[in-house]
Amino acid sequence: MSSYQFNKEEFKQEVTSNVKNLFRRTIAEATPKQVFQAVAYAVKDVLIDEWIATHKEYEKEDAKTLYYMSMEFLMGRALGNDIINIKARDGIREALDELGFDLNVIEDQERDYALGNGGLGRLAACFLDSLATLGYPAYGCGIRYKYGMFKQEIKDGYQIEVPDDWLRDGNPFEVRRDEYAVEVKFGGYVRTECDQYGRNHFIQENYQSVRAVPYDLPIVGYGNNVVNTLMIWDAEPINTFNLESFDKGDYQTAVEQENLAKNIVEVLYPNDNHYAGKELRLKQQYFFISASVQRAVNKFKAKHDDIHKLPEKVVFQMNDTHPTVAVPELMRILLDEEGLTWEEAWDITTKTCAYTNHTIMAEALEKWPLELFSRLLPRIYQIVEEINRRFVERIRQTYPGDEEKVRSMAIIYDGQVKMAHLAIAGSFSVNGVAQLHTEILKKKVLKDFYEMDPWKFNNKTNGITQRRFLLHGNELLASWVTDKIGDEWITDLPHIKKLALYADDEKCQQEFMNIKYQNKLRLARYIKENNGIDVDPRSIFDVQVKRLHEYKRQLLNILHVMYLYNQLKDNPEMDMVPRTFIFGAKAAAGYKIAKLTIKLINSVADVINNDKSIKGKIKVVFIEDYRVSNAEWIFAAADVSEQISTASKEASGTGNMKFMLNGALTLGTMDGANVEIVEEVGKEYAFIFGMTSDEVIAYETRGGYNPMDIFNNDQDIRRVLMQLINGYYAPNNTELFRDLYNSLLNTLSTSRADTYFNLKDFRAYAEAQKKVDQAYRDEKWWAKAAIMNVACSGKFTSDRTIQQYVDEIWHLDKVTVDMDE
Ligand code: B1H
Repeated sequence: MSSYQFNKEEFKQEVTSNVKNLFRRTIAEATPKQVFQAVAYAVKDVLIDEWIATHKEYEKEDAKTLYYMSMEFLMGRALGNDIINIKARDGIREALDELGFDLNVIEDQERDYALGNGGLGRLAACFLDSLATLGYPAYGCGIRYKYGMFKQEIKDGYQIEVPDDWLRDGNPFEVRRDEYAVEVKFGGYVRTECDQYGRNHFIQENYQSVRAVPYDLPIVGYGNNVVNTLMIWDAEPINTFNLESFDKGDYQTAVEQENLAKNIVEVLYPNDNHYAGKELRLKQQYFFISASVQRAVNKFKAKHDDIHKLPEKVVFQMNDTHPTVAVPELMRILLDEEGLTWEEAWDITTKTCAYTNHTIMAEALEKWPLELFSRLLPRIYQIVEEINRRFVERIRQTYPGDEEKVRSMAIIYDGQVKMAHLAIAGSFSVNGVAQLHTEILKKKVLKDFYEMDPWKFNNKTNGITQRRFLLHGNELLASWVTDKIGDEWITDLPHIKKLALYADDEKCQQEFMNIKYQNKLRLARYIKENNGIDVDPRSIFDVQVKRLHEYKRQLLNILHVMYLYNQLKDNPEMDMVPRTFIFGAKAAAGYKIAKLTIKLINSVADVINNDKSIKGKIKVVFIEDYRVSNAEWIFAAADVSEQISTASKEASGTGNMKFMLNGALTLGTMDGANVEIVEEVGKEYAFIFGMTSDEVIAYETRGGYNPMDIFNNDQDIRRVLMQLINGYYAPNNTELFRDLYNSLLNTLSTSRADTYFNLKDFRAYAEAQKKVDQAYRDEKWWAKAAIMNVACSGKFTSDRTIQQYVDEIWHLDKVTVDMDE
């Protein structure tokens, strides 16, 4: 297999000519942004041939194809990743150097593709990278949101949401595929017509519709000429409205359809792990699912005449319940357009669809009111009713007389469509995203479903791509690893285990710590530029970056900082290793407690960072607008990885893996994939604390615990809590943090007190933090532990995750693409 040969002179010429054609400028006059565009088009020029060749090969092989359906793809930036994967990074860096530009600066011009919230969306992006690198035929199917995840600005310590107009300057990598546009219908009613053979036909009438147009984005495999496709759908009015419709009295409909098209793809819902129940959200779901399923079926039919064979060539993986309307939509097409019987259609559908569960948080469960669901999707609703009728019949047959089972498992119940139940009933596979999470699904959350169909349930522990999160994000460490053990780790991460041989070598330890120091310097510069705060790169970088959520317990972290600060105030000579507590997190726009936690972190930072008396022993930094591009730098610079969710609540976590890969030590609870991280690296190289998931669940069944006991008996905790309501961090408004205080002690709030066991885990957390301080003093031990973390991260590549999905769920065949033919 030959791969692309980079030609520097040609590349320079193409960039220069792109600048001229796009901007009417010479290369010397071009701004970095213009050079970025010119470079991106030059790179696309290379990709496009491989892209075409890849799809020719898929056609030729008539390969089974995965459609990974997801409301979110948190891609980050494309350029840096793409040039690594076509193995042209060094060449392009040199070419740009000669043209007078710095590759890093040029990469920095690209907007993040922020079409996702957090872990779920980033997982989808890592999966696409691995699918292409392993050479599997796959499409990502999603929405081309006009506005992605909001940009976060911090003003006066508060989060401000600024619209993310990511397409303003155009996207050089995308290709609009008008020829694959399809129609998607909403609303109206269903008329039933009986034909001469006594068969019913279902005709949707008086509906509104939009035209779905796919835009393709290239997903470049690493050094293998494979370029897969992420198709994201845009909505357009079906006929731009014209005088004719005005005359016909259809004016109203025309305007409505235009608005529908405009609204549907306007913005990503910025809620992580939370269901908002908005009508527009259901419209978004059906919009991209109907379009994607239509395209998949059309593509299949272009080559095959027997629709019964669909499951041999097509598989739909549903990323959480958000794409679950794929089940009734496929049924609709098979029944109404292909004329199959219910039994045939159901057999095909349940051999084509598979479902991944990503959370057990009750507030994330999607349940649509019947009124809304049936009004928006009248034909789909009829089909869901019939699916439910048959499913309930099966429950009653399996458990005669047990109406409790019907209550807990029915798809339609209490006036709602329960999407998780529909997803399970319609799928041949249901998987969790880490061992612990899958066990909790089987034993608790989805127990009844597991008992009825145990064969459906399986685990696929999440993973991350080392190509973005080490090779791209941490060049220094990546080169060092390659120097020591060769570069197989890039496509076969378990090879990185060989590093363990160097963990005890003092010279290697020093080299490693020096690289960490360089990365800390880089982040310190970023923090200075973006936050205006000076941090000491010799201090411990203790990092918690992830979405802001009560269950992730950023509050526990900052309460501990407040406690440490109190200790220092009491005893300014206290011996501690200087520590920089770094936070980065977006809060959903309507999530009050989360936004207040951001304000608290910033208020604490204000006080502590300006207190000379503690001699800079503690610094607190909130990094504005945490996103994929700055995350790459943050992971590279971290010493301590804060993974402190209430046990049982974090399904997997993936940030934990990115930190590990970059040599940070985990400070965490036995939750999600932390359990497996500790299993790989060993308990001695991590700092594990707190309640276990069994303990948490046991307390929850008993209705919680009483945090007042802790408040009354632990003076240090009491003091910290009082500082929330005595103006210590908000002199002008003593009531500012009252809601946080209440959430912990429940003086007024309606829900249980301290739902997430912050106070119950506080002492254990403080002790673990103390151990971190002690351990860091032994530099050799720390270096060894950090190297061991890198060395033991092999399991957590998304290449492994994808191979397991392929072997156990999708059954795809690898394809090779040769560019010589
Ligand atoms: C995860 C979500 C999520 N789980 C609803 N669930 C959303 C739910 O917009 N919504 O409605 C958006 C996101 N996200 C995360 O998935 C888990 O919390 C992580 O633990 C996990 O690592 C990640 C990937 O599996």
